[in-house]
Amino acid sequence: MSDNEPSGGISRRTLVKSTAIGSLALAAGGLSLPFGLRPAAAAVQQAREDKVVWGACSVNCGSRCALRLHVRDDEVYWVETDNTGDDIYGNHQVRACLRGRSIRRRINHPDRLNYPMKRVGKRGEGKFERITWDEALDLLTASLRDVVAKYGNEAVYINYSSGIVGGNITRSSPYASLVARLMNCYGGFLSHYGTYSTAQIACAMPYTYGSNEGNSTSDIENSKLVVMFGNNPAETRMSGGGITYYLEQARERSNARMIVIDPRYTDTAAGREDEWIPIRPGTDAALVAGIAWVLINENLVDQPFLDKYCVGYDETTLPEGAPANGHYKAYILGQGDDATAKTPEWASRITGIPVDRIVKLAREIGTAKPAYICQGWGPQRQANGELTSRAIAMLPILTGNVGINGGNSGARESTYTITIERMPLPENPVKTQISCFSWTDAIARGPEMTATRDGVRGKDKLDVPIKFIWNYAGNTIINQHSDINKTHDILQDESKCEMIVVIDNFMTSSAKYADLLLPDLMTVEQEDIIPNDYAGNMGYLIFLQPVTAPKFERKPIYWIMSEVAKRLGPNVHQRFTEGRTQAEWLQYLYAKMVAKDPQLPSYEELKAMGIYKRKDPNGHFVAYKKFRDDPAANPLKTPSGKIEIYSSRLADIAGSWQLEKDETISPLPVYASTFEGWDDPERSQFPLQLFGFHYKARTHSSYGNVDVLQAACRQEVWLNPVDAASRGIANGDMVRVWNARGELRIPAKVTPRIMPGVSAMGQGAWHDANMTGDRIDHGSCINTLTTHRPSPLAKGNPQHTNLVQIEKA
Ligand SMILES: Nc1nc2c(c(=O)[nH]1)N[C@H]1C(S)=C(S)[C@@H](COP(=O)(O)OP(=O)(O)OC[C@H]3O[C@@H](n4cnc5c(=O)[nH]c(N)nc54)[C@H](O)[C@@H]3O)O[C@H]1N2
Ligand SMILES: Nc1nc2c(c(=O)[nH]1)N[C@H]1C(S)=C(S)[C@@H](COP(=O)(O)OP(=O)(O)OC[C@H]3O[C@@H](n4cnc5c(=O)[nH]c(N)nc54)[C@H](O)[C@@H]3O)O[C@H]1N2
Ligand code: SF4
Ligand SMILES: [Mo]
Repeated sequence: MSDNEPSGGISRRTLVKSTAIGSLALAAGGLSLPFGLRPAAAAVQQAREDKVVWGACSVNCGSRCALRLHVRDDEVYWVETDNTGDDIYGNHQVRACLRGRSIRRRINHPDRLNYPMKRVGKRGEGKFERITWDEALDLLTASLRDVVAKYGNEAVYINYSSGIVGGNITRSSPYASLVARLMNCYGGFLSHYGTYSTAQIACAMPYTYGSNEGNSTSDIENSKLVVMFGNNPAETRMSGGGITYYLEQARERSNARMIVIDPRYTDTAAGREDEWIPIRPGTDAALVAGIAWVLINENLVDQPFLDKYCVGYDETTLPEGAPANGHYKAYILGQGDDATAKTPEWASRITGIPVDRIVKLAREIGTAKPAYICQGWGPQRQANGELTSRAIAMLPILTGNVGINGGNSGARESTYTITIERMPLPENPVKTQISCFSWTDAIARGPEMTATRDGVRGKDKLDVPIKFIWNYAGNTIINQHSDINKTHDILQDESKCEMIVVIDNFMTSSAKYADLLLPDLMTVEQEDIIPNDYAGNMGYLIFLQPVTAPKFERKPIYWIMSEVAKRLGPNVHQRFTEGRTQAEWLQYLYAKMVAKDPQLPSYEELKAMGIYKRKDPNGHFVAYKKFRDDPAANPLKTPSGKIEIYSSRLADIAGSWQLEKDETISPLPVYASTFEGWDDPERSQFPLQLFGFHYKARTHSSYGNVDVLQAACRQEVWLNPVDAASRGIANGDMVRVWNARGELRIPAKVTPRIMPGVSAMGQGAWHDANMTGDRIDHGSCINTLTTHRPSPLAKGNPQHTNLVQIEKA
């Protein structure tokens, strides 16, 4: 369970065998026998009142796990997980991780929100007064009407939030939640593109491939080699139904070698890897270029593949309008504009990886076929992440590993899902969009924001700033957004944003900034059907039943939104509800699913089953397989229909957008240095690179308030012994981590598991600072240190690109 030793990864195997997890579950379940009762009486009571209810963990970790919640006296007292299927890979149980097994501690948490409240202190102070639901809903509606009347619907924003993914009724995804449905029935809202998860890769990869797909992890059973760039499923896809189990099982079948390229020695490596190659954050594209140089010079590229399927590798396929030396081969060989050969020596200086290791890696990648080359989303959550994600895709492209079993596109894995019928969404009449990351800018200087500088879409510029924010099941007002101190200053000014509505279960750091704070039921307290998220080639549906009766004045989101709709007028109410209750919606939507997919169990059958599983009828998902098999009949969604190594669309953008000197948009997937990168002059003042990894202790901030999890996986900053020694820091010492934006306190984890010059901490810890005093964050939330400055093309969150100094506190 400890993350201190390399073997500490939570694989399915440890889930099955580890008593440590079992005892954690015991602690979390807190099973206590009613000692006061005589055994016979206890047995009677048990028979009368105990029940087991199917639930699910629906937080945004990319897995999704079935829970069996044991209930007594209307309280959850014990949590188990999926018990259906066999203990056989392919028909396995979808077993919850340490977080899901501790859900009782969230459901019954003493700090849960119980009543509607309105702010009485300054924004962010956390001072609230209890009000009635009627008062809260009337205030909310009056403010919404007022903002729409004064500024128009473009001033109403639904903030990014991922607290509930998958839920059909309860889903929080801002573009598809009940909040969005309501706003679309009431004139629309300013929406956003991109996510905090994948802003850069989801924007960039389609320029190369037309979309952003990868082979399913289960397909690794056909691979000879697995190369992972910044991908850590042992922590980020943890459950028995998640990707880490597929990776382990598929490799057991193929015996594929695995190379992990990551600044940290991750839990995914942790003794299962054949090689760990530490790399400087933000420099993967340079490594790729160095590898490409070897592949080209040693004739290891798949020239027929490049000729037939790609655009812009060399002169022969360079599109019209591109400069003669504008192709990829020229860039690598030093015949392009920068006249620099991308030799392994050049790449070594940038990445920190020894030359011979780059050469060996290139030969390995060039000869092992098929090779599953993939990336997590860590490399793209950097300031040059758009270039990096496309660059990593060059390795499978150069070696012809795209569109085949056992190969991959260079993207993260795709997965099989059972298609679910979603709550229908009326069209949003407001067509303007901002990037999900730029909402604080849109509050502070909305009308200054333009299409070609700030990435406004649907219009040349924003007309009004954001005046009203909906925040349902999200902590991205503060904790998960960047530069908390700056965000605080923007939000404190009530003349700017006039109303913030937060709907949550806890007094999170975002909730403290609410003007109206509304207590929601949790997903496990409502009826809903949710599909799997990332689960290899086994899809499933989970049917949740309300685990207990609603307590205090907590209300389901469907009720809250229906009540707002009612106050906005009978038309809005009718359009929003279409006359259905929550239960009727669920039945209506499920009936549509069954009509399309008759193999599905009936509604009542599914309810009784709790979980329904189905294996991918195609075996494994292979990205771009149809294109590979017949490119003429199945062109990609790029303008040329081919893989665009050189993208003319990007050339146009590069030529027409307003960019700063240290921002690069390029038609080719080049390496470019960036602000706050390893070679930024600012490093003289802030010498350490810092990023926040997605940590097993939490799902972002969710589960962050569970004591047993805090104890099991401590919040620490990783520091190489070399950097620790030069600062006189010993393992466990309390240190200060700071830059020009802020400061936090955190214990140091001194470990060779991170490369020198680089530091890292789990992201998502709960911010805890006196904002009217020194603003030092004792909760060690990394977003005290991150920047609002977006990445150049996606205008996304470069939250892994930071420079800091660390000192003993
Ligand atoms: N520095 C840094 N920052 C990051 C990242 C990073 O890597 N580094 N990662 C980014 C990424 S990828 C993401 S996706 C975002 C995630 O950011 P968020 O989407 O804000 O995710 P969480 O922090 O989990 O917050 C979810 C909220 O939903 C609430 N919630 C959970 N269940 C329920 C429910 O049933 N009902 C209601 N009403 N509320 C519920 C939780 O209490 C919590 O407040 O963070 C981003 N921020
Ligand atoms: N337990 C847990 N699981 C989660 C989440 C969570 O908060 N907790 N969050 C979920 C969500 S919403 C998302 S979006 C995903 C996020 O999934 P990812 O974005 O893939 O997760 P990260 O931990 O940010 O990054 C993955 C790895 O990239 C490495 N890395 C960082 N920068 C670089 C770089 O420049 N180059 C290279 N080669 N490696 C780099 C990190 O050390 C890390 O091991 O995880 C999901 N799963
Ligand atoms: S946090 Fe993720 S892996 Fe863990 S139980 Fe919940 S859904 Fe499953
Ligand atoms: Mo994410």
